[in-house]
Amino acid sequence: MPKVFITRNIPAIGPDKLRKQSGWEIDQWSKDEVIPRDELLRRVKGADAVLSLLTERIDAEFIEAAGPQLKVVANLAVGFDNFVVPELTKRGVIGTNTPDVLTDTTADLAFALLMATSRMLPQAEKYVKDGHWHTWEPLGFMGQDVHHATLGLLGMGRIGAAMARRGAGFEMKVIYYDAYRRQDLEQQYGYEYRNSIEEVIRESDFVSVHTPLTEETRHLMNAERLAMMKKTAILINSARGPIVDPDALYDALKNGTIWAAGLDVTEPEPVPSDHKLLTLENCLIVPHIASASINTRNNMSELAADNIINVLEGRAPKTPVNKEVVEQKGLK
Ligand code: 8YV
Repeated sequence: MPKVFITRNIPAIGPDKLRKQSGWEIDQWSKDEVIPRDELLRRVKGADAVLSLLTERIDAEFIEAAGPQLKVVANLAVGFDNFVVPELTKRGVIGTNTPDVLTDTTADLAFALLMATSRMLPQAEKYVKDGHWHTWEPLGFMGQDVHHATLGLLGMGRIGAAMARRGAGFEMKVIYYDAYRRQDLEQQYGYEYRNSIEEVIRESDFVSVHTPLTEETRHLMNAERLAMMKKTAILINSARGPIVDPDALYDALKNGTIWAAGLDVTEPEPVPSDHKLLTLENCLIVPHIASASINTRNNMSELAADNIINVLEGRAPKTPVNKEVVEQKGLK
């Protein structure tokens, strides 16, 4: 009898689908907090499949705690930096993620951060709520223009490309760097490739990060690169917190090296309530909500469940992160 462990309370559509599989045993950590590591290691014992979140580190210890029957770990996220993929692959365990279904929703939020920081919406809202709106202010809340500005993308994957489309809709000039050049998009939409990250950073009015977190991208936006940005430029991060060095960002925002930052992700995450970045007016931080629309979270939940169902029924999952294991097992 297949056993599945779900590590958190998530939109019901996926768990319900798993519960409908006849004879399957579904266990779920359903508190609204991260499952403690020791509890997780205990509860996954004997599981054939695990539906996990970015808060669970899927490493050798985890896989061994589950046992040799473990076949698939399905992450409820497109990012899978919480997976130690070689450990999964070495043991013949398939890992899956949730790409595509969250692309546009995530780009919408990244663009919302861009709009909110450039036009100072959080400061303006606070001003009204604090009762300071007594007259029209000719010098009040003068922000940066979005239209016709230069949008610089670090990464032109699915979400980067969706951000580019939004920028183009606002008549922005879109420039980008990615190790994998997208000449098709350049021809189709007029986006411009730059040969280095630094060229993008120097030229942009908005720098938006759309890379996965890897050892190469950790603190990619450090003091040196932040200093290359225009004084009027804004940094947007909806990818992973550790891509931006928080101490360097604090200094850059405090000293006017850059104009503002909009962050959906932080290092550490969650950001502690006494963190120095929270003292800055020109730093907008929201709690990792980029994929948080009802529709998209439902789709993510269903896709993660479908990945598990496919593998446990002997078919290839829809969105594996280690295809070689799927091939080794001959799953179609
Ligand atoms: C998830 C995300 O909601 O998909 C990702 O990579 O960052 C978000 O969409 C988050 O990772 C929760 O697991």
